[in-house]
Amino acid sequence: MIKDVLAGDVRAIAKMISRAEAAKPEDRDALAEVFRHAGKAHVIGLTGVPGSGKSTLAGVLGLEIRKSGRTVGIVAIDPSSPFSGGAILGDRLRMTGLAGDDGVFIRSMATRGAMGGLARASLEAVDVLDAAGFDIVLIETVGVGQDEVDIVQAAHTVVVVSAPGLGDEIQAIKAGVLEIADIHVVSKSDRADAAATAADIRGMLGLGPTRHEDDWQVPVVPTSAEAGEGIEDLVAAMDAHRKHLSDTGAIEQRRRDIIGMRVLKTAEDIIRKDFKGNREQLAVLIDRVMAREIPPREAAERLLESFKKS
Ligand SMILES: Nc1nc2c(ncn2[C@@H]2O[C@H](COP(=O)(O)OP(=O)(O)OP(=O)(O)O)[C@@H](O)[C@H]2O)c(=O)[nH]1
Ligand SMILES: [Mg+2]
Repeated sequence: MIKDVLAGDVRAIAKMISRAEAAKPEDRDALAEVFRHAGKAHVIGLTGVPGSGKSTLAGVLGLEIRKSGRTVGIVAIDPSSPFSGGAILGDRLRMTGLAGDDGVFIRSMATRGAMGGLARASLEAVDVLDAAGFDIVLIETVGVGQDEVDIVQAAHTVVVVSAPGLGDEIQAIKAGVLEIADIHVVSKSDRADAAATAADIRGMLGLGPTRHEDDWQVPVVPTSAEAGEGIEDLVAAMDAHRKHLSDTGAIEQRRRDIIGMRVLKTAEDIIRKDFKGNREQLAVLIDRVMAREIPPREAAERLLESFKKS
């Protein structure tokens, strides 16, 4: 199956991603082999509040990337929530006519039920698409929740999508993800209020901290999936960012940060799962903390102690 994945076989890719999701011990070797072959794709994170137009944008971006002869894999982390009434990515893509093209692979992953392991599973899905030879891998996540933000930060290029006319509350949620942007998109630029949103973001860019110690100027790109505008500009900005990372050598630090995050996330995942299997010991420790015989920290240390022995 690994051979088939590396050869870009669509069914093998789909199966391998399912294995990443299931996280069974017997599949670890296969996923390790996949990991060894990954590392060539340009991984791009698309994030933004619910309903900002991420999935629609992913669809038209996919088309634009295909025009340049490159292949694209898309992983959408679907919150499975009725938040925005946004269509699932697959439906959006069917509308763009991407279905049936072997140079595009689309996979939705549900957040529901992916207790703690969401970041691990979705980044392994990215590995699968990367190892399968896709030139660009897009990850769509809602920019709400630590897991989602971690996932999108595991991209080489982070695109934060803002739509015009969203309320103040939503803009506040967004504040947390604004600073991780390498590129800002103002979607739905066919709308009259888009110019004001773009101006707001440009204003904010001058103020807040960014993670760009180097001289990358974060661009603000207006796009309209509806009118087909700005999509070429966005692909150009993504390519320019990629080139900037390579030219300055910043790509190495970013790769290190991403791997560091993945190692820690996976450790958390392992520990959490193991503790779940050790409910009895945990219950006893909770009783002792309840009785204030020991503080929470000591209970945690004992739990880790028995974890190390097991
Ligand atoms: N006017 C206009 N509407 C758009 C555009 N792009 C998306 N929309 C609309 O915005 C709504 C949300 O679009 P989605 O692409 O589903 O947004 P999303 O960010 O993926 O949403 P979630 O995945 O639910 O967070 C839909 O009703 C789209 O039709 C655009 O370029 N112009
Ligand atoms: Mg979506």
